[in-house]
Amino acid sequence: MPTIDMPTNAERFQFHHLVTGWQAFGNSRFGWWPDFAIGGSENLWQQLLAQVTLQTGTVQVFGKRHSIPRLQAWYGPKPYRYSGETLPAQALPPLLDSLMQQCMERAQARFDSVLVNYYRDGRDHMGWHSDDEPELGANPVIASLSLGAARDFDLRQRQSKQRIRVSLTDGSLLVMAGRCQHEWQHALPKRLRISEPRLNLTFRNLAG
Ligand SMILES: O=C(O)CCC(=O)C(=O)O
Repeated sequence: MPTIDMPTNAERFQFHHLVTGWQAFGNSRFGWWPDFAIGGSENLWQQLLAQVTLQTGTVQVFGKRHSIPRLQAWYGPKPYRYSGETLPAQALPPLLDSLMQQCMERAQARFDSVLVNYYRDGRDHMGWHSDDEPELGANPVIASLSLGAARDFDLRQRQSKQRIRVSLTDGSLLVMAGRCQHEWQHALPKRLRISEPRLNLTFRNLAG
């Protein structure tokens, strides 16, 4: 697996880009397969929208509730709690279960749950965060499958501020593993020129 050295000052604020396959940044590992679901992605889009029940959600910020800027759905054996909201447990529909098996094989990890995010257009977004809820375990592996409009996905190393930008294109799979959720934060910034929707499935393991 290629290993990328820590950045010099000049490199620190430039974006790195991922190459196909696994790569390590210190103790964090990223897997990137831009063509993971190419060929079936249009079919998948239709079938997923038919099987998944998307909802608006809220988050609590400084004691105030706000609508989240995207739609979402949660499927897994346990409820998912984040930012003061609880999404109830529910069984994965067959298509999500089959995609989860394929992602487990590629990510070499076990998953039992999926958070579905639907971005209606480029105004919908997700702010800087890490998927580090204790229920996800010590070093969670997260597999992120994208369909529809390509969107930039930014990663920043908490200490060095080193940055990675990946264009999450239709049918691509990004895996975050190792110490990623401790050492890096990620975000999906607004892109006001994008008018098409995007679906993102992040597979996780809550069973421990
Ligand atoms: O839509 C994306 O690619 C980002 C999703 C994400 O960051 C998350 O579910 O934690």
